[in-house]
Amino acid sequence: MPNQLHHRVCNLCEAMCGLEIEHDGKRVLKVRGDKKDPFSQGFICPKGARIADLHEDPNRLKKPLKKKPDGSWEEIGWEEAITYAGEKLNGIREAHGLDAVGFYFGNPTVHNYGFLSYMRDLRHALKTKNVFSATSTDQLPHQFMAHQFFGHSLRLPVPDIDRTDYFLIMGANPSVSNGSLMSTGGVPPKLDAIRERGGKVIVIDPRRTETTKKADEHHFIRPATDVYFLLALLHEVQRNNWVNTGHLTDSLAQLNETLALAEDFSPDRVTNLCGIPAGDIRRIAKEFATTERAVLYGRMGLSTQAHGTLCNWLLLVLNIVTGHLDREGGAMFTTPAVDMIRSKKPRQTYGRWHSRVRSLPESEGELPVAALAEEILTPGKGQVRAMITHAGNPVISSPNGKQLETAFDELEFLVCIDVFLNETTRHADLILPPAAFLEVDHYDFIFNHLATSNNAKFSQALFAPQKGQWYDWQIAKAMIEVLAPISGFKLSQAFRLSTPRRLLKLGLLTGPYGKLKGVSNLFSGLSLRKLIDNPHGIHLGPLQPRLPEALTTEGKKIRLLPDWVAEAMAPLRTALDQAECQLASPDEFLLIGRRHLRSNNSWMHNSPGLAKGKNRCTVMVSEIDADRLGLLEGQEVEVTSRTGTITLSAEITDEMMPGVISIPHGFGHHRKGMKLPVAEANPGVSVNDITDEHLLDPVTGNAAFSGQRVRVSTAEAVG
Ligand SMILES: Nc1nc2c(c(=O)[nH]1)N[C@H]1C(S)=C(S)[C@@H](COP(=O)(O)OP(=O)(O)OC[C@H]3O[C@@H](n4cnc5c(=O)[nH]c(N)nc54)[C@H](O)[C@@H]3O)O[C@H]1N2
Ligand SMILES: Nc1nc2c(c(=O)[nH]1)N[C@H]1C(S)=C(S)[C@@H](COP(=O)(O)OP(=O)(O)OC[C@H]3O[C@@H](n4cnc5c(=O)[nH]c(N)nc54)[C@H](O)[C@@H]3O)O[C@H]1N2
Ligand code: SF4
Ligand SMILES: [Mo]
Repeated sequence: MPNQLHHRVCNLCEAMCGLEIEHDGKRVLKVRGDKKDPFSQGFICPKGARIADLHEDPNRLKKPLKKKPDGSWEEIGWEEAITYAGEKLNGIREAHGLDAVGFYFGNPTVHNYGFLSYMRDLRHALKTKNVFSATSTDQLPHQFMAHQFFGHSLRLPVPDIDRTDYFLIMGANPSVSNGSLMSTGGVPPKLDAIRERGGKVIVIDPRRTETTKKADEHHFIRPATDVYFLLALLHEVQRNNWVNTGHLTDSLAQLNETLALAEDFSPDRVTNLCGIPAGDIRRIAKEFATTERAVLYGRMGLSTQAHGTLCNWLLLVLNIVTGHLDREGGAMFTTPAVDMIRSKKPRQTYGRWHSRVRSLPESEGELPVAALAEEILTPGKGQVRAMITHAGNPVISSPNGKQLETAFDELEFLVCIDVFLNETTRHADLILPPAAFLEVDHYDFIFNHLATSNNAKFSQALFAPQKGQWYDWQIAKAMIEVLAPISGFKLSQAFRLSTPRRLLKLGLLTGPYGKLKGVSNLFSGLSLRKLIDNPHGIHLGPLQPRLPEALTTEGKKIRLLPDWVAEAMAPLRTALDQAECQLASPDEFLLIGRRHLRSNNSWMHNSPGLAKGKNRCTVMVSEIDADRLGLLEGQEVEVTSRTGTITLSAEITDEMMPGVISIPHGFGHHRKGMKLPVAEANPGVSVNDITDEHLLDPVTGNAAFSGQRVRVSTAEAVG
């Protein structure tokens, strides 16, 4: 067969880049960025370029695997596998109640069009309070604030990166991550463009990251002290009368009370705490507040820390009070072609129940994953005795993963829907491996809500799956059918007839650009047919102001001062009058994380093209600290916390703020029974063996990875 071109969207991260795949009908020959994709315009990263490695990985699972009593695996048929799962799970539910079965879903779930189509039904069919996900090791504080301020956890404003003139970035490294809660391909050239049009890029981060290479300024900040910096910005805005609420004025409540809260937090009083000179704080405040098109953007470094929700609250408050929310060049809301924000009424989605052992709050039907291990290990009514996981690796991705590993071994039954045998799925009694990657259709239901311009694109499968293999959505539907009767969830005829394509079709038709939206759209509106005819994707225009119409809060108001703020801020005032954050001993450090361009959380480490090169699982230490401790480049060091010790080699660098060390997550592929030879060759260690499940953002229960105190010693000294 002559070579052909296939166009699709990459769903490996949030950037949604267009791929152009040259193939011969059987094998992929070349993967390039799709220059005709109106959204990504030819950009691609090393992961997208290696998507065929995933498709061709000899270790990919294709048939259900059942664990035998001796621990070995046996391939079984799909129907048999679902019956087995149903019998086991329902037996436990009947004996111990619905909450005895827990559910965890991972990051790729949210990128999975098929599974997402049935997520709601699956949750109804399970009807368990014990739902967990990667959200609470990631963006939960962002979602919580989006819900509080705008009425829905998906109503997240994204930086209008293409039109801003002042981009203030905190705790994000988009040159590597390719943007998060900001879907946009190719961040580095966009940062160049800001500077070329006379704008400014400022990065606030305890590490001089790859993103700082494209910035005008970088400022080290002591981990988890951003809240002081943000309060000082607000202090300056208030003191200098830079408040400008523009078209939002009538929608805002409690403005003055909110501004008053920053009164005590002058730049001079916070400088010792956060490590940024007071003069720089004043200048940044002025530049940010007085530049017409400016935006404050924060990500992982702001959400996975002890003040995660306070930081996200302040981030939104600052954008709002300076007139940078819902304005061109500021933080804006996307108008996706399939709108997942269906409810137009205020709804309660927080604190409706609490975890059994530690009483951590529910958000959007989920409990913080930091509570999962104890919910399995602590006996009593409501104990989690069985789990379903989908597209996740919580043993590696959750705080105190070691404890979770022990917990998973205690489960009476574990079923994992995943394409690989990984550090989590190896504990399963049953693995259900779906068709994936180039074998599936794709439409991005979630990340089109977070894109820096409005677009729609549908990707059809390139290759057929192995004969008889099921898709994620078929597995979800079959599980729903077996689980629904016990929870009393009635399945409609529409459910039985539905497929992801049919649901997408309906979503597009009834969406903001759909044919059902008014007579004028009847012939021109967006439809699945139209998307299929335009495989590079369709541009639907730049971001537009959407407030106050898009608010679904009580009275369509943004209540700037939520009830929990006073309590959360109380400890900050006490800290103000102390000098600076003191480390307890010369070997104590504050820990932060790290991502690499050729990594993707805990997986894709089995792609030879991505895994090659020097060891990335190192602990970065500043030159000053290395000198102080007598550490040498490449020397093995032990990093210790309450939950454990890991050993890895030192990488001495001028990138780190003194007193801070950085270790990437996603490694630790040396567990027994793993079947990933490339990853095994360079297994690294899992930083989450030393992260503490008790260190949380108290408002949401989100994991606080950043700023955890750890001790560093040379391996020899201890050994
Ligand atoms: N210390 C520390 N910990 C962290 C982080 C950090 O920065 N520091 N980051 C956190 C963040 S942001 C995240 S999102 C989490 C990620 O945490 P998780 O989502 O728990 O883990 P992943 O490593 O993304 O694992 C994804 C799994 O999905 C499978 N998979 C991929 N595609 C498909 C598919 O189409 N179908 C199915 N069924 N399975 C599929 C892969 O094989 C892999 O096993 O980690 C968190 N953990
Ligand atoms: N190549 C690659 N891309 C990815 C991923 C991947 O694993 N590999 N993962 C994807 C996922 S799931 C996500 S959620 C996104 C995450 O996207 P980002 O949030 O952009 O990525 P991170 O690298 O986690 O960036 C967090 C930054 O915060 C800094 N930081 C740590 N602690 C603090 C602090 O206390 N204060 C401040 N101000 N900064 C701090 C860190 O040094 C780091 O530079 O990336 C996505 N893209
Ligand atoms: S940036 Fe993300 S979406 Fe784009 S090619 Fe890389 S992994 Fe795929
Ligand atoms: Mo994430």
